[in-house]
Amino acid sequence: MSPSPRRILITTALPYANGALHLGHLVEYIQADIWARFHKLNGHDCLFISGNDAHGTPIMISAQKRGITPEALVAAVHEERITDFAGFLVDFDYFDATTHAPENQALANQIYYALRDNKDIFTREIAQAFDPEKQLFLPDRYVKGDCPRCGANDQYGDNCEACGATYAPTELKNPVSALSGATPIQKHSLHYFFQLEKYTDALKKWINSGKLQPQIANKLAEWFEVGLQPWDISRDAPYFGFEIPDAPGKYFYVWLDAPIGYMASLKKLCATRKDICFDDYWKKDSVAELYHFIGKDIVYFHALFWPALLMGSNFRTPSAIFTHGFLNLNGQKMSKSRGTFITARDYLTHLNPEYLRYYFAAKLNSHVEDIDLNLTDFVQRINADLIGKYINIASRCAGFIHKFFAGKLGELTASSIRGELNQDPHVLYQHFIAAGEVIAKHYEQREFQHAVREIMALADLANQYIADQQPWIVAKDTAQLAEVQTICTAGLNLFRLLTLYLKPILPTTALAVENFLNTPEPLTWQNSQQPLFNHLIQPFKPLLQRIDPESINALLADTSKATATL
Ligand code: 2FM
Ligand code: ZN
Repeated sequence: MSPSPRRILITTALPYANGALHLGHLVEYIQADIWARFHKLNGHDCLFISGNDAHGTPIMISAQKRGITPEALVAAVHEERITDFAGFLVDFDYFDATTHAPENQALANQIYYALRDNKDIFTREIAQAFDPEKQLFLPDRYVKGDCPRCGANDQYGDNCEACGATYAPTELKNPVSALSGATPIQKHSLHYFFQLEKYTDALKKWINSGKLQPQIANKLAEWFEVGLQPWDISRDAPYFGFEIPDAPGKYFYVWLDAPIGYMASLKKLCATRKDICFDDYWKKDSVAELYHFIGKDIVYFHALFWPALLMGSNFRTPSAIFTHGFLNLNGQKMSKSRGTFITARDYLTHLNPEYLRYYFAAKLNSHVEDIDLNLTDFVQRINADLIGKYINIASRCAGFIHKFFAGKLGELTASSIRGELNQDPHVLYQHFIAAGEVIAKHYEQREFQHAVREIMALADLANQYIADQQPWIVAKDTAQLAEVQTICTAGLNLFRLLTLYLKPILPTTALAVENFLNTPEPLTWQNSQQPLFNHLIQPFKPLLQRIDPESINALLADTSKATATL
């Protein structure tokens, strides 16, 4: 842990504003939220921001289908999103409602002008699939047809789900527009390109200074080997986006202004707070730390285009990019057609958000690995770890403190040492304090699965201590009651430390425990060294419930019902 506060800006990818949040999205938001909460708990000056990505053809089409404007669609999605994020305890300092905002447009224009002045922009005519009925250029995903390699029907214009081939939409056999069913024609138009290849050396240098996980750096090395290509940053009208300032009828491609949305989101936050300043985070020589959490499908945009845009426009580049894998459900990709696409909303109707936070944390590490949400394992793990181990410590000790000592904790006197030396509550407590350093390091390194493993090993030790001391037996002899108080005081102080260590993952439970233990202030890594002695606690109320497997069945039933009505 750094002794002086660090200035940290954490972002998560800006999700497209055209559909419900699902559990796949939540891997990233929960991962980043845990990391942000950890830094805040350690006294760092940490901001966590994100927002909705409003632009692009799919959002424009979704809005048309609903008979509303894209702005109205984005606003409606935003309302749902902030409720869902709050439901999962994802605590953004700012979640921007839309990238379609003047702040983002001004920054996008500023960056574009800087690139143009560098002579990084050129124009070229290209041919693209065009829907003659809808009068619209079609993104690759909107052209469907037969795979040029294996002949499978109804494949997308960029890759075949049957044989895995990748190709250009022009290679599809019998192509049709997914929007109208019309046969697309090839139409020429002028496009604006950013000369990404000019930044090859600068990007290599940036990447070689350890900004990416090794697996991602290796992937990029392959792309460098093939050679970076100019990047098409324009789209023709009609398009929901920002018009390119010196090119009427041409719009910035959504991926140009989407990451600029990170800057715009902070800019809007700064407008509401006097204590933070945009330039401190984004100016070229900023010493603030800037971290982007992203999924493995959008590495190309974040690790190549984005730093190159920033370099070319004289802003700072990210300190690191943290890429995560995808979420599977019971070993398979979540799928709308199989009815296994669990939305955030459906989950929250049936289950406690902290259970998913804990399960993800128990599986997340710093590598780019897919995570499997195995629902049987999920139920077992929550019931065994959180209820059976963690909460069990408090429920075993609190009753005695209330029954015999009017809710007052005692002290950790030496008289309580029974049996082994490692059963000395002082020694045990010191062991828990020392483990806090190790756990903090795991959090810092985004090795949450190791942090959780370490915390549960401590919970085992605390339970073992109580089991060995047998306060329920000792309590039968009134002459030994003081010892019961000591044992339970030790148990609850160990429970308090476990609560601190779990706090980035289980913030609501941590708050309930702080109330129950009547802690003088909210628990932080810094203020928790001293145990609570001779201290009144509140009556114990059950803090977390076991998962009833029936609630999983109800969730799955709702999930498949929702899919059937799509
Ligand atoms: O993949 C997506 O959902 C994109 N909207 C992510 C954008 S991240 C950032 F660049 F804004
Ligand atoms: Zn194929």
